Amino acid sequence: EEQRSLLLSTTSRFPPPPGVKLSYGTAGFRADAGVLKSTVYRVGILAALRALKSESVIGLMITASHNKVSDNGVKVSDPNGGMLSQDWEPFADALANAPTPEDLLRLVDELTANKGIALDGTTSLEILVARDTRPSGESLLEAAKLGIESVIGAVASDMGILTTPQLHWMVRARNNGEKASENDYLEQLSSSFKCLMDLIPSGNENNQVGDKLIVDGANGVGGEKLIVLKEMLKLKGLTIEVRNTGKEGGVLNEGVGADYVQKEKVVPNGFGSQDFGIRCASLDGDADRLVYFIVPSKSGNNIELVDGDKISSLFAVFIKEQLSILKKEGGAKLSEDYPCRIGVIQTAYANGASTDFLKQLGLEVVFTPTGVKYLHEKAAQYDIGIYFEANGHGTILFSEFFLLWLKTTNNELCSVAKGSEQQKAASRLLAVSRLINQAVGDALSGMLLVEATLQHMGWSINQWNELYRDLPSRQLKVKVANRTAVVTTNAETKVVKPPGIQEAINVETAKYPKGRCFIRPSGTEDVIRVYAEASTQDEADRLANSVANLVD
Ligand code: NG1
Ligand code: ZN
Repeated sequence: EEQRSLLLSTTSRFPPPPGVKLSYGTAGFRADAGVLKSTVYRVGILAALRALKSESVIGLMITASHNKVSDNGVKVSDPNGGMLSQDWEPFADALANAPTPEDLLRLVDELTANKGIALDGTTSLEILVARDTRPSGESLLEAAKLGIESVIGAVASDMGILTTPQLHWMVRARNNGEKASENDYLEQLSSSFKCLMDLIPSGNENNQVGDKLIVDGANGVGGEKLIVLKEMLKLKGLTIEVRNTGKEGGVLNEGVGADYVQKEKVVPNGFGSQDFGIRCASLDGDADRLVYFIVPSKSGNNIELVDGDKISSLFAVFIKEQLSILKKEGGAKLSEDYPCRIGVIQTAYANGASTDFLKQLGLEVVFTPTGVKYLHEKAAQYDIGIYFEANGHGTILFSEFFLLWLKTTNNELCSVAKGSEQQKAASRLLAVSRLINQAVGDALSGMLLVEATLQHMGWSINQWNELYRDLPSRQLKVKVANRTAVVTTNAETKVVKPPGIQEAINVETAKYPKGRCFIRPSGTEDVIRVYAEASTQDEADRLANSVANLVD
């Protein structure tokens, strides 16, 4: 009874905005910040119920990632640090759109009965809440707390301003009984990075790597955090310069950031031809995406993009090298004792040249629909699952079993800089598993792994970029009244509805050598996205345009 009246009275303070219907998409709820208060409050309730059901710590993040600064959004981290379990998404939609407090109460009653959640206040569970740097975040965070605390037994802990992956990491660490503060996160990243640097084979002194990295922080949270991390690293032989920290007056994601750089393939604000020859990287607004790029030597705006597929390929080469050391005679007999299944997960947006490259390395490559929840789920089925979207969102997952095998057969940790080759390879893989975020894609941890890998290989950004040459591609979006009219199958590579479109796309695509083209409804915007690849840029552009006209 106390619970019912608490929910009714608090909910009446957060009426849903009239005429707005939201859905929990691939990135949670996202909209103009002005209409989100009621939604975020309700996601607070959802997160609380999820915590009670799972009897674990849950996370709630307020961010709209790479979207414009006036937008905001909210998503839930599950106990393992991953995205909210998909079977809860319909409930999230229903809750967000419930018209009256009584409707909301009915939904909560149904769910608690269904899932056997007791709202008797006998247990107390914590929900970690955080936000990115958006000005709307502060009041939305207050709404989230009120939602959480309108469920008896749920307690909100305000973690302040964090990157999305930091929050997910903390949730995971808390539920694993590990140290889970922001400082613990930074400490784990810097110690595992140092471990990888200590294990760099000697003889790479004449490498081409280049000792400077310039990072575009998208005027968001990532830049601030990187400055702190950089201090902890006290790097020798590597200088990181952070630009677009948001403190120089620039606007979040405006002409800056990983999404802008990847989609437009142009130099972000604050960079120019004076940076030619230096490794450059770009984070997105909540620092879960990372791309690298090379600026042009003279005037002009077009960059050489080193995208998520290249990051995936770099990591695959490095890990494969470590595994083959482990398989060598006299080692821990990797193949006999334990096979170690490795897989690379991509989406239809992966450049065709990257897929060919990975397959030629002898790796298993599989495809899922767009959205990291799908890639992550697939990657978790391998001993080592490498996943990246072309836009730079991804990570590497290690199975518990494989990590245990590494530890037991190669017991020493980082102290084995003097150990056997096999022990060093095992230590490197263990360090990678601690450096790269096991919860979600994380630009800061991914960046440190790229840096360590380049140092290990002795490669400049150009050498890395030349692993393979991207096929020219073009992405377009077409505004439509109803994006759900387009339904796809085969990891989004074929349209099944409306009838006839796929046949027409096939006809267009067949006109171009190496042509590949698909359309799909966006999960985050009211658009149909068109992607085309062909052997020249002009042909990729023409293919994309002709298919966009079919959609219009
Ligand atoms: P949609 O809008 O569904 O294409 C975009 C990205 C996804 C993913 C989500 C979530 C592209 C083409 N799509 O999804 O990869 O990152 O946003 O942020 O980059
Ligand atoms: Zn993001």
